[in-house]
Amino acid sequence: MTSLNLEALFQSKIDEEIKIEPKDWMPDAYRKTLIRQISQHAHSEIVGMLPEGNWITRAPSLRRKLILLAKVQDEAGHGLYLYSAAETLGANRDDLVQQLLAGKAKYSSIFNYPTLNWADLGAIGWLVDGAAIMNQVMLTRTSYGPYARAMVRICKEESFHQRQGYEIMIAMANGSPEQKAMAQDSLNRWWWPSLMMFGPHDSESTHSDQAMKWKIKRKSNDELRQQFVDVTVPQAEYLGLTIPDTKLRWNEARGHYDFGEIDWEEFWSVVKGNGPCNKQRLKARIKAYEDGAWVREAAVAHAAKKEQDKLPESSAKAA
Ligand code: BYC
Repeated sequence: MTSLNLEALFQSKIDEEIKIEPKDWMPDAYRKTLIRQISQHAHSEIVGMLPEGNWITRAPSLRRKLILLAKVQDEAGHGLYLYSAAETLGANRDDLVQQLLAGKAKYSSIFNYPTLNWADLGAIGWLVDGAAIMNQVMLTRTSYGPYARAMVRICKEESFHQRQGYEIMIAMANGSPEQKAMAQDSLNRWWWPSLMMFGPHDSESTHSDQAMKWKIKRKSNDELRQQFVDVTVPQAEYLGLTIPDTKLRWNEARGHYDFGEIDWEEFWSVVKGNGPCNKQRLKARIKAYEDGAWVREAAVAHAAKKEQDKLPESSAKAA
């Protein structure tokens, strides 16, 4: 079959909603786009453990600590499913990790902001996990089978994460005046970075057009951001908190909330490595990788020993 025919067959499968599986023919650019997006997503999950992990030892009660531990462990699991999904496309996991540690790979801008107090853990669960779900529910229907299937499980866990965050916000917003002020301050600091998670405006997005044709993405960055604002505003009202945007108002004609402009200079500065915590995050990941070297070495030695034990005695001696 010629490459033109292969490409037409591939697109017709996408158009007919047939999932693309690892052994199917796919254009190189489709494979590359997926490896880029899935690995960035995996890195985000792993780096995303850091701002919250910081609070495990300082959770205000045993119950909160248990929930937070479970959540942070879930993020590690999400990273592992996603690295595995990238491997089904021929990527090498260690190469991907090395790119992250070298500061060459992107991960979500949101994780370069600091968690200053317990209310931030509420705001992260509510807003950051809320934004993540908005994007990831769409990805459960993405055209690449292993990615779509990983997303189904991830979304179930993310919705638990969102609820734990909102529950913290409910407790704080209905607590003492000081607690309510902390909740408001967290919302003030996390609102705009959460809107940035959806990426640049559609008109500035490099990959969206092609990713939508291939049904990797099914909704654009701006569509998802709007959807997130529309569901989150009533949640803030229920908490009695104010979203820090003077331009935010319901637009009857559009049937959506209008909202102000993101500070794109800040967004690109964070993406390029100059956010408040970029250097700290990479340093923590490098240390974790180095500290874990003995585990990787032990696992390799164990696997080699098992292989050797399988050999008949004479060839094992020769080896
Ligand atoms: N931060 O053409 P565009 C989570 C980059 S949730 C940094 O629109 P695309 C979690 C983009 O990579 C967060 N970089 O790109 C939650 C591209 O750069 P390159 C992770 C960003 O891919 C709670 C360039 O800007 N979720 O993990 O079509 C707890 C142009 O953008 C950002 C996912 O990764 C950003 N915010 O659309 C723990 C979901 N936005 O590659 C963990 C999967 C854009 O050309 N990913 N860039 O150098 C996606 O859905 C899409 O990749 C995006 C961007 C919507 C994020």
